[in-house]
Amino acid sequence: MLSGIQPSGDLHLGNYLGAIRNWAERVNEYECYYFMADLHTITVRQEPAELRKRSLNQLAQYIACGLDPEKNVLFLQSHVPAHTQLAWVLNCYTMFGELSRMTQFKDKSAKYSNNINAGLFTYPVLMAADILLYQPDYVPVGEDQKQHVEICRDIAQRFNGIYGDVFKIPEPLIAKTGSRIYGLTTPDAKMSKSVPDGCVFLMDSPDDIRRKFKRAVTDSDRENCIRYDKVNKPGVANLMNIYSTLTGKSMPEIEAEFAGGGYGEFKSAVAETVVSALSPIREEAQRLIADKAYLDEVYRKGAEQASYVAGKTLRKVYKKVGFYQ
Ligand code: ATP
Ligand code: LTN
Repeated sequence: MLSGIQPSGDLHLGNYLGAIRNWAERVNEYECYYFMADLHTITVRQEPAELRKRSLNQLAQYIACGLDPEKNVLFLQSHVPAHTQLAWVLNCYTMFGELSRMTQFKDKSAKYSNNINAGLFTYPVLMAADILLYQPDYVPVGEDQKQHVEICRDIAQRFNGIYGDVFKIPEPLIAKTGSRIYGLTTPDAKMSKSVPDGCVFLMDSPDDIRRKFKRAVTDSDRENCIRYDKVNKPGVANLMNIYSTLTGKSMPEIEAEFAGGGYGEFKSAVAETVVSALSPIREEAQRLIADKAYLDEVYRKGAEQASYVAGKTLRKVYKKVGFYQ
């Protein structure tokens, strides 16, 4: 299994429920590689000091979310040069047309219209290299990354079609619940760090979390009743989804639990569930952030293990395409 998140902002509940939480689950079945995609972040301008700090803090948060560095290879993308080396090769097996169809490229080039750089366009090729280097069976991601895993499969199949079985074809692994958490103030758009008001960060204090849930948009209908209806009651449906993902309760069970109660009572129950889930993570991450020597050592060891595996695939690719050995 392999996945990554960009250290382009603080981790939030969407990242946790849609991605990280599911990564920790299968550690005994699979060899697991999880990394911070720092190379990907510079497709959008970053403040260097902030990027440096977040790259270390995000490692602390991965570990605090249950990713044990003894059982998972945790590393920083820029520490393993094979990612950029394979990306160049794959660039030459990826078509302009297929990259032009990527939704994230269309969204981000509209959002950052003063900086539509080549890296933003070829972003999925670097992501394909990230994945294929480790020959994973599964890539656990949130719904929004599915298209990128699909283009990765297309690139790998094209390459294999020319040179034989070089790459394993990976499957995206999308969690049944939690794969799409919407913003608390924008129930029609995914929870995202770019809308901080409706975004619950892993490092938020319990009071901040309670305040954000209090302001969560429910619905303008006067029904004031907890019923799962994604179309007509997206705000309530999103809160139910968060509650269900954290408690394991089904939608009918939740409807029964809050029957007769109003939105206010429901919102505070969801807030408390989130506070209980995130508090131990926040405390453990704070403890780890203070121990820089430990985190540096995890990164050093991770880079070594990742480079070993990635190097094997890269050498095979170089040989296949005809680079003189
Ligand atoms: P941005 O705010 O720039 O869109 P982001 O906060 O969505 O970024 P990413 O780095 O794009 O974060 O995502 C990291 C992982 O978390 C991916 O696997 C992604 O699918 C998942 N993820 C992100 N947001 C959500 C969400 N709201 N619900 C479920 N999963 C999510
Ligand atoms: N594009 C992803 C981050 C990412 C990734 C990857 C995820 C970069 N490389 C490889 C899975 C596998 C994102 O923005 N969330």
